[in-house]
Amino acid sequence: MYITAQPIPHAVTGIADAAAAIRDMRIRGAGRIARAGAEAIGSFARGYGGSSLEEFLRDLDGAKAEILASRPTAVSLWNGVCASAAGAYGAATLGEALEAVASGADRFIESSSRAVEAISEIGARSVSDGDTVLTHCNSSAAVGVLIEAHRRGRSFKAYATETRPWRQGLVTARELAAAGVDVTLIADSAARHVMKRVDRVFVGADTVMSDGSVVNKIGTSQIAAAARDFGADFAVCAETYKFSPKTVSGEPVPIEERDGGELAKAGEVPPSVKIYNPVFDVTPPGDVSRLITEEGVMHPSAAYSVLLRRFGAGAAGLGGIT
Ligand code: RI2
Repeated sequence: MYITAQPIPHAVTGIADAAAAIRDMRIRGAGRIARAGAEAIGSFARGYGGSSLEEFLRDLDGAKAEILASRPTAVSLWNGVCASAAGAYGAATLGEALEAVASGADRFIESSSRAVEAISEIGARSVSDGDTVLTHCNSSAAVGVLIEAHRRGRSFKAYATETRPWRQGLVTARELAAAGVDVTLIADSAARHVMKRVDRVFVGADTVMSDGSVVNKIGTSQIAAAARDFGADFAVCAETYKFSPKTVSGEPVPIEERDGGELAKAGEVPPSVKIYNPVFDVTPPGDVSRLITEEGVMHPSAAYSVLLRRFGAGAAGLGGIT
């Protein structure tokens, strides 16, 4: 089984350190940052030194806000942090609140890791002998599908896109090669060129919107369009904690823009050149063949019912994952 839950580096202690590690992408991947956020909130409760419930709830809100400010796009971070903290708000005593948060964080971390493993098993069934597949960026869910398919003896070839500017595709290439998968690294701009040979695309997700749109690493939407044009199946491997309750009430998903220095080093272009560096984009549901979740394979239009079931009628973003 592909090991997915990577604990946050032990050098990271406390809320500020965890927020910095997520912001700087020393911890990256929508699932991993959600587990890192949950672990930080759980540790915050375990190490809390205050003396009153009111003080703890106020400090907890501050801790959540600091973690959530680290990266705006992956709703997994918001769902993980809110699910971890949710039990504090109904507690009668400080002790009850501290225990609720510590256990809530542990539950989220465990259930989110199991979700990635379930997706690996479910998704692996759709890989056939002789397939050529393509993946973009580095998604533990999508990579897990491919590694599990290989472990089950499927014979297939994989393309991994470099994924500028952070080049997460090299992580994917290393992970697939280490597992024994036949993998070829390509430039992002070669994705459409190879798509005529591709049978299936597997990507991850940072956020799934209530209309089935998928927010993922920049470049995903053009790969999905190429897959549509060439008749390749386009599967999004997304745990349900990446489904955004806030989009039910119409809240837009913020697309993170990162420093231009990730695209061009100082001096490579004159100061008059502006640099625009959005690191996510939105793939419309019409370009998504299926969502592969821990609850099974579904059409993107099922996203709304998943959200209502997971978050209830108040799916306007008022509650975390149960
Ligand atoms: P898993 C990553 O974002 C990529 O967009 C990837 O597809 C997505 O998170 C999901 O990753 P970044 O953190 O949760 O590299 O499947 O900016 O690992």
